[in-house]
Amino acid sequence: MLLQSEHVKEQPQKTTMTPLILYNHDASPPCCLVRIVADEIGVDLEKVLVVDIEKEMGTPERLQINPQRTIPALVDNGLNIAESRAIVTYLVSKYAKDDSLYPKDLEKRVLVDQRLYFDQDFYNAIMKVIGPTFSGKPLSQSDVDKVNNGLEILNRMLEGKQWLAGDNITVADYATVVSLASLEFNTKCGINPTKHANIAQWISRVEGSSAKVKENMKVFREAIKMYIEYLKNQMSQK
Ligand SMILES: N[C@@H](CCC(=O)N[C@@H](CS)C(=O)NCC(=O)O)C(=O)O
Repeated sequence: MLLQSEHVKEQPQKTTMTPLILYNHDASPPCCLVRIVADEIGVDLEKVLVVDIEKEMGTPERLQINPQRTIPALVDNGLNIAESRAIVTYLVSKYAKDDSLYPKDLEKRVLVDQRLYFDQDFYNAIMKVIGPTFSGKPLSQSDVDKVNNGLEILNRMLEGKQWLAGDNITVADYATVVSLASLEFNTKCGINPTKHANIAQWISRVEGSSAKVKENMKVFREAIKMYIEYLKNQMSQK
């Protein structure tokens, strides 16, 4: 009997992890950031496609998950998280094999946080110049100036540096590269981040840092192109 129970103990334990669910669209920049970080740390995500965000994230059930009614939204075993930057710092802190993408050391971490907050403001400014691509509304020169100013700041941050925050790649690099890639889809604003030498070199460094990052950026760019085509068709039918 004793031997039998010992034998039972030696059986490999089957642990069933509840899948992490990501409310996602491939053309969404903040969703792209989450996909990049999840792939880099080896976390599988069960993606739920959201096409009409207002309608599909506006149901009572989904508003419980994310009262902001935005994507990305992540559900991890009953824990609901919105805001892409909060999601990726959570994923690294909980699931990564080490803390290199989001350091535990406070002095290192606060530098990553600074860059993430900078990137959030910068991303919002970028969205203002992207807007006219989707809405057909006129582009405001002061919005263009704000993005150009952000690029000058970013270029200064990168002076003499390989990465945005510290000695290795972090979530701040991925976040800001994705924000910048969103700019490529506004043909009207004439803003070219790669005019700045530090930024140009750093974008190649980050996008070339792994095959998974490269693949995620490709999927993102293709999805945006398809989305713009879809919107053009919608507008031409009106
Ligand atoms: N700061 C948020 C931005 C989320 C966001 O605005 N997502 C867009 C899609 S790319 C969205 O859900 N828009 C719908 C809306 O604002 O109504 C984040 O980083 O997660």
